[in-house]
Parts: sequence; structure tokens; C-alpha cells
Amino acid sequence: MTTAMSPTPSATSRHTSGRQRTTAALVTGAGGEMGHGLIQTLAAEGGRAIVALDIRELSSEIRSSCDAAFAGDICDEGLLSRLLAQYEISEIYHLAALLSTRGEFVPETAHQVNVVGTLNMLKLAAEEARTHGRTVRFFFPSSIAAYGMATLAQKRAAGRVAENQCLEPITMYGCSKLAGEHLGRYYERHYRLLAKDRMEKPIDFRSIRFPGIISADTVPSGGTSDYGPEMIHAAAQGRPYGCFVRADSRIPFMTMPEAVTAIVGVMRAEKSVLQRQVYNISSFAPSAQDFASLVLREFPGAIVTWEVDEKRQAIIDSWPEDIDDAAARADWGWKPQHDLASAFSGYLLPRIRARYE
Ligand code: AKB
Repeated sequence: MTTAMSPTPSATSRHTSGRQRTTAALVTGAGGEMGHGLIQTLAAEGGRAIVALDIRELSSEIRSSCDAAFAGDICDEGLLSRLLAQYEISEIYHLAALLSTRGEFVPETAHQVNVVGTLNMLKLAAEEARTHGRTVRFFFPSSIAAYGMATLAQKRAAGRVAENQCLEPITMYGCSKLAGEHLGRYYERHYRLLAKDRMEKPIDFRSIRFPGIISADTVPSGGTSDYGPEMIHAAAQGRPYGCFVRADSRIPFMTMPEAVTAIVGVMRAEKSVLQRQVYNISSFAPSAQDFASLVLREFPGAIVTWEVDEKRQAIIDSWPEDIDDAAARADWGWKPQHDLASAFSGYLLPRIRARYE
């Protein structure tokens, strides 16, 4: 099913059929946590239409920031060609994915959505580039799940890891994020390597390996880093929370506004300053106990218990304690806005309290 709202053209081009097409940024997985924050920021930037694509109908709040919203599968070729008949896509934010916990129940589906879906989007971008003779900029959110350490002792010994270390993920989600990174590199640098009529660099591929992300406005689902945001949202609603990882579990996190700022930062950077295609970024790396201590301080009466799920624990134990984001800082000026305390006091608490009051 396709729902298209009336577009507000920012720039137009002529299709081979003679029809005018509007230049647009395409956001897939638009209804997810990250799409929510990103679309509002892109809409505020202006300059081109925003076309959203999600498997489900979007909430009216997100739809109102988009020029058009398409409901359907990123692997549905018919849907994609209808979309391209109306819009010239100049940049893609490919957010659609099945996360690490959900993916372990249906790994082949996770592969289909995360790898085949990404391949479809890259192909679409390359075809758009070829049709219009200009590179399409492509954003791919990768994850700390791309890393994998075999044991907790190895995780502790590795400490803060750089982009090229410990890349042996233990989840299908992690494998598919790593595959997406490689596909992006291939489409940018080597796509149709032996074809006589190949286009040089059809895609300008940019990717960030995100840590766990905490939003004050949405509660995540299907991920393994979800214990952080779940604990805070439960306490704010006066609900007890059974944390599914040990108190000493540690991975990096950041707030959703920082994640959105980073996406815009890397996407607006001059290509010449980008020494890599995939960057680590990190803001703070608390233990689950650090989260619990702040939650118990801020919400007296909150109840946090430790109900460890050994299998989800193993996923967290395979992810790094922290990641080295020196390259992002040096190349495109990434800088975290928060440590854990200021994330609580300056962002999470005021908004979450207001939300559940
Ligand atoms: C997950 O837990 O699967 C995600 C991630 C860390 O990418 N939040």
C-alpha cells in the first residue's frame, strides 16, 4: 500500500517520460526510533523534499514532516519504482533494520531485511546516480554489534576498540551490519568493476557505528542495548524493572539527539576530509549498575532487580566496553554533547518526566 502526501517541491528534474520529478532525500525505516529524530532535523534543514519509507504506516507526527510517505517493503521492487517515478533521490538514509535480539529469533529474515534490503537500496542509489549523472550520498547506520569478542576476558582486555579491530560478530545483526559496510565500500569504489560503461563513484557511502542509543521520546524494541532506555522509561512510569544483564555489564551509549547530530555532521562533511567510510562514535560507557544508581537516585521508590538472561548477556559480553572515536573527531569534528550525568539531567529526565506526567 502506498500513501503519498502532496509534495512541496524544493527542486525538480525531468523524467525520461517528460514528467517533472522532485529532488528528495529518502529515509527508510522512517517510523523507527532514529527516523523519528532524524526526519524532524532534515525537515528543519529544508532544501529538498523528504520521502519516508516504512513497512508500517507512519504516525501523523512523522508524516507531517515528510513530503511523501510510502508504506511497504524495502525489497518490493514495484514500490521502489513507483517512488522513483515521482522523485529524484539525491541522498538516502537507510535506517530500516531488524535489531540484534529480534534477529536471533529469525536470522534469515534479519539477513533478508538487513543485507538484501541494503543491497536493494545501494542498487537503487547507483541507478539514480547513473540516470542523473551525479553521485548519490548514502548514510548507513552501523553498530557496535559489528564487533565481536569471544569471551568476557577478551572484551575486558580489548578495552576501547578502534574501527579495524575485533570484527567477528556473534549475531546475525552484527554480521549483517558488517556486510552492509562492505557493500557500501564496494558500491562506492568498485561497483561493476569490469563493465565498460561503468560510472566512477556512483555512491558516496558514509557510515557510523552507533553505540546503544537512548531516546526520551521513544522506547526501543528488539535490541540488546535496550536495558538502558527500558530501565529509565520503566522508572519514570513507576514500573519495576528486571534488568536482563548483570550489573557490571558495560557498553557505550549516547542520546538520540547526539546520534542525529552525528548523522547530519558526517553527511554534510566535505568528502575530502573523510579518511574513512565507517566511523566509531561514543559519548559515555556506563555499567548497567551506573544506570541503576542514577535511576534510583532520580526516581526514589523505583525498583530495579537483576534477572539475567544468559543468552542476551552473551551478546552484550561480545560487544566492546567502549569504542575509539578519534577518527570521527579528527575528520569531521564529532564531539559528544553529554556524559552520563548530563545526559540524565540535561536531556532524559526533563523530557521523560514531562512525557509520563
Ligand atoms: C541493538 O541492541 O541491537 C542495537 C545496537 C547496539 O545496534 N541497539
